[in-house]
Amino acid sequence: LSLAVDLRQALARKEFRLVFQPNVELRTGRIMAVEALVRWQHPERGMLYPDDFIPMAENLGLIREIDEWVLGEACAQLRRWDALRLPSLRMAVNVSASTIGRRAFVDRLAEALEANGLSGERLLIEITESAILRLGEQTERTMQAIHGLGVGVAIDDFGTGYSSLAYLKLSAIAFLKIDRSFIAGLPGDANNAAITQAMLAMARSLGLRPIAEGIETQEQHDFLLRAGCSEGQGYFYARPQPAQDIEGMLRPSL
Ligand code: G
Ligand code: G
Ligand code: MN
Ligand code: NA
Repeated sequence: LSLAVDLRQALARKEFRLVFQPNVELRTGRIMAVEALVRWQHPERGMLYPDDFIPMAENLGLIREIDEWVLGEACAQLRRWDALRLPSLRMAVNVSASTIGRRAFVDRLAEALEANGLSGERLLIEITESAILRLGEQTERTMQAIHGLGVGVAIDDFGTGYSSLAYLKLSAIAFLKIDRSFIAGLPGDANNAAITQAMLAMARSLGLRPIAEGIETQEQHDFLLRAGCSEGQGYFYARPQPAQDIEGMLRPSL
């Protein structure tokens, strides 16, 4: 209960931080994008992870404000990297259903881009299948508006939801992030290998870019590369880390 009280104050007290996890081109290791992940630096309990407070924020009706803070901060970070003339990246931001379901979300998106001099193509919005399910009949209009800004949408944790696949036809949806539960047993687990290959084939035939999540080993990397997956994310390449560590990775070494 007291955590809920603290959560109401956390934004005003500037206790949220962002870390960034690179998303690499498997063939070259080049960083294509980073995913912004929120952390709560709690004054007594220390660093808290999304699983510790995002569900609570959703229940308390606080998630929209947190997501919009993350969006603004992530775009501001991208501008700082641009000002340092680092290689151009895409920024991926996670949003919950109630955030994206609000009409004004697309306005917030446009403002965040405008305020930081970014084109829509620099930004990617990650939503889960269950969030799409909750959008319901609003899905098409919302996706169209996001697409109108040039912003791409990635389906997060793909393969773990219970929604229909019909939404994959929407033109805003550009990426499928294959959930790490399928990657975990590769290459030995025959079922997960078959499921992963099927998801890659589906992505290919729909013109969606697959991104494998949770890659932890060379063997998983090799399997995915052979299976035709072009991008991935996971501890094998890099953990989520503060902005300045990302800068170190982006600077060409001398
Ligand atoms: O940071 P971590 O790797 O533990 O992230 C766990 C999950 O928390 C992610 O899969 C993501 O969906 C969610 N998450 C992380 N940051 C945010 C955020 O800013 N907003 C929302 N809504 N979810 C987030
Ligand atoms: O948005 P999403 O829920 O997919 O966020 C990614 C989550 O997965 C974050 O909590 C991140 O810390 C975690 N993560 C990223 N890479 C790996 C990995 O290689 N292995 C595992 N187990 N978790 C990972
Ligand atoms: Mn994500
Ligand atoms: Na995910």
